[in-house]
Amino acid sequence: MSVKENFEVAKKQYEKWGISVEEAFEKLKNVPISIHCWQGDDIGGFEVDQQELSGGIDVTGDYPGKATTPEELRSDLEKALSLIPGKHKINLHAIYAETDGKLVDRNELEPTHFENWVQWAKEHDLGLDFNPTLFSHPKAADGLTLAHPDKEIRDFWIEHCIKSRKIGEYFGKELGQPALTNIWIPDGYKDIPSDRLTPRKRLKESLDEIFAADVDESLNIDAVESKLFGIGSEAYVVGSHEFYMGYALKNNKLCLLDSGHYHPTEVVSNKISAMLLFSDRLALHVSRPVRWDSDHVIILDDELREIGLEIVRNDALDKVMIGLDFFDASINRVAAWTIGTRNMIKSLLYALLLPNDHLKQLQETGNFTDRLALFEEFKTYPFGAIWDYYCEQMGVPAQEKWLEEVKDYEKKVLSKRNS
Ligand code: RNT
Ligand code: ZN
Repeated sequence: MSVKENFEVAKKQYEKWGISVEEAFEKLKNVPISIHCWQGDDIGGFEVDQQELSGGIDVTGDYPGKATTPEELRSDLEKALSLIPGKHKINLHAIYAETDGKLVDRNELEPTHFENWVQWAKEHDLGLDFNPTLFSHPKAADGLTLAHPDKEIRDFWIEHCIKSRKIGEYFGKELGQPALTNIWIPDGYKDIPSDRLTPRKRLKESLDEIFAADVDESLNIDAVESKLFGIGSEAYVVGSHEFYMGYALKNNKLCLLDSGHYHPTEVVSNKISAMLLFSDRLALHVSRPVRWDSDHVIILDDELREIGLEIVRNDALDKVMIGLDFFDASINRVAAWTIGTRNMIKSLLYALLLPNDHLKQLQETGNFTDRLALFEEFKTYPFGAIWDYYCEQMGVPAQEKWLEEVKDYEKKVLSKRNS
């Protein structure tokens, strides 16, 4: 049976429940996923004086063929994008600037350093998002940046963040859709602090300065990302969840929730509905923590499905800006992007194909037996046949056929690199 024939049979199963598969496709097509460029080169970037990765995050593995130039990274992204259904955004970090071999420090970055990215985004009908990079730099060597006791260091990073917001604004203007500029900093202490408040006061003041700079909010949207701990900041992180939640709500900024940044049994899916009662918008870094904030490639596990469900059944597809944040250097990096992004999209499609109103009603009437029974039965509905047809309709390979293309690309392109 062809993909289409399988689809026609599968579709009927969902229609039984009054679910329109075509409507689900229409909705899904319009959901951009912000694909992080840094999976392609292990968060290396292109700085002239490239530093070792710091900030308490880590990438393990040495799978051959990683991108070491902007051209290579863009080519790898193009390959992945050709295997991912839909129109998406690419999420850049400041270290991916192109400075033509010149040393340009982070506080001197300008939109011109991202012209090639913008040109490329235009050619491929992509949006761009941005992040200042407050790690892998001599001025971040103490594990403190915006909360550093030394004003000079703080000022350097404040300047960098302002420049970053301007770059986001430039992306928004050039590409006709706002960029999300997300601030994440590594600041924290390895051991028990004697003063938790002072660094937080300093971070608050630094953020106030950063956001006081004039940037068009219709072109650039600001987000702040919290964290629980990092390598070397196990005992205390200045920008904790409560800190940023408070800051974002009070200052009209977006809270960015990274699914690896909470206690092991605490889940982002359970936060979405609560946060959306107090904030119009929310941003996500969808990641997969394995025992710690390990940033594994996301799989279609319970939590990913639950995130999809919370976005879909709360009518929040245009309120939650979905970004990805994983980096695995032990497998083919183009495959990592493809697997993770396809899974994110699958989780949304899965959620769009559930009888959510009916399930809500069951809960309202206390019918927990039917609620559980249906959740479980839907897990083995012919979802795969619907997904395959969606891929085919969107002009990307169905099922595991994409893997052959990645293997071919590895043979022809990645294996010829020295990295
Ligand atoms: C680190 C944060 C942050 C980074 C990227 C590279 O724990 O999740 O988002 O992963 O900025
Ligand atoms: Zn993150």
